[in-house]
Amino acid sequence: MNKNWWKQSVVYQVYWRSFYDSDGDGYGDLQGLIQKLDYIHELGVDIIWLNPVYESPDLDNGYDISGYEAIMPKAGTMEIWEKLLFEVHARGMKLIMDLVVNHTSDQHSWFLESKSSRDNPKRDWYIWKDAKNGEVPNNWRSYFSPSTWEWDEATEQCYFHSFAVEQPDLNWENPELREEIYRTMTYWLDKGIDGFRLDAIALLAKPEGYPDAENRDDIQYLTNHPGLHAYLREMNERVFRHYDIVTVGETAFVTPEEGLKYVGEHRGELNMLFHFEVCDEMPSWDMLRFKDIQRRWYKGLWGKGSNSQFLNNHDHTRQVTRFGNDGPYRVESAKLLATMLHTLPGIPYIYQGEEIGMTGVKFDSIDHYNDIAMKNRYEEEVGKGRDPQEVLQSLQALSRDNSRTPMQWENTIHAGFTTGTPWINLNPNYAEINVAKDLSDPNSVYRYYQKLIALRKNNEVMVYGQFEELPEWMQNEHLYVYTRTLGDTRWLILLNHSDEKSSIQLSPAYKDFSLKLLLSNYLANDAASNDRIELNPHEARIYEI
Ligand code: TEU
Repeated sequence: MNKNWWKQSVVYQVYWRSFYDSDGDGYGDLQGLIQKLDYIHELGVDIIWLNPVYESPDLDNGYDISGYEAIMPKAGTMEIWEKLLFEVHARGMKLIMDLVVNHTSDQHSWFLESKSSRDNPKRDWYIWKDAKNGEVPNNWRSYFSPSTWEWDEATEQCYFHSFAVEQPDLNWENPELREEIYRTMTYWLDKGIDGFRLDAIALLAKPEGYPDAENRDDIQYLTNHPGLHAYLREMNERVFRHYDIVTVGETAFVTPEEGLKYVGEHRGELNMLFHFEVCDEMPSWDMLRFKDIQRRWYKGLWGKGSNSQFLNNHDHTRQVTRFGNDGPYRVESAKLLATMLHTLPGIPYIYQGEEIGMTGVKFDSIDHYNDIAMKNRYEEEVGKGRDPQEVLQSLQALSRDNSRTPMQWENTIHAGFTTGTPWINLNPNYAEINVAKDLSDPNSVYRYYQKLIALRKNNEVMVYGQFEELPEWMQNEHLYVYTRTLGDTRWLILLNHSDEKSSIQLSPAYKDFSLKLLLSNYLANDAASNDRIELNPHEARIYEI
């Protein structure tokens, strides 16, 4: 497999508005991020993924861009952004920007022109359709609202939006629009950034004729339509291939076979992708299903294209709550999940706060939630007459705000995140879970992440090693045991994802091997007699064979 700097990297995602507030306005900002760069650097990560900071009415927390070449005042200024880039590079790290090119804000000048009249030169930069018999053109739901169509009285047509009404989709069939996006990409790359995270990139192509969906709730009709790969190849040809950068596509609802079309090294499109078979399609932890997903993606991509490994981000609740144990075994579970993500094939992504085992949250009123997706759905369901409290409870577990509460720096007011009023409530557990506490504890989650990342830095087997699961008959629905092999180096990884002890009887083949413990999330381990290993609840071990 070709070696690239980004394949050997660990990525740290900064949701800047919740990271650190330097000016007391209650929002995190770029100056605050600069002040905390050493904290990120000491973790050992290589790349920072910065969520959108462009000019925006901020209705979808920056994913509704109204100006691609300006910085949202809430985040800072272009001058501060330039300083951030300098400081990131000065520490030997790289910066990738989150870019949203499937849609803009309805306040973008392009859309204001497009909606001003049917014959405006930018009309076709967005998707406008006539109503059908007084109805919207088809029955699709959007990700954030009951319909993908919004009627415009002035020009008597509907416009298309995959997300909120205020996020009209761009028309990628229009070559002029595409040229303008490529120019914007070049603008940021010429500033020296190291790549892009491409938001909702699987949605760029729309289906011929917008036929009704048989099942309007199966929202896959929004993604992966023919023509998409031609756009990505053109994007790569016109922009990406001219720079030493990394591109990662957010590609919902792709299979490994489809995923290879995005990231195949011969394809000339993107470098790696986020698929959501776990975060979107696996409601709660199911080890057997997770193993199947890993097996299929390894088979589909390994040696041909690159995959990411993550279990949470700004759209999905915190992994230790949703997929692990955020109670008595929170620390062990946070370390186990990290061990899994960093030893499975693929590039690991750390979402801010994951490295100290931050957990999901439950606010007791919809007024304390900010996530437009959740608030729109709450309104829609309550509007149908459902009990508001019951609707709130049904939406809390998967609310995107679970992962958007402010970073917990220390056990002081607002966890040291802001001296002002935080834009969203903190998770009340910041007294127990915070950076200061983790930095002072040699056995903390943060210190474990440091060891795990250092292990990866010094051992290419974690990056390029072949992956092989031990036979299922040796495992059970809680155990995940596999090897990574590169040349003469062979590692055995054992994970017990359970609140109970588990043991594994290794096959006689391992009898003559000596197992050298490289890392474990328990301080004391039962000595591994080569053929039988007892694992504590949520215990992870990495052995060199
Ligand atoms: O999310 C895109 C989105 O919500 C789905 O396509 C998603 O990929 C999948 O279902 C994952 O749950 C992106 C941003 O990450 C999100 O924060 C924005 O709100 C959204 O696009 C609109 O820009």
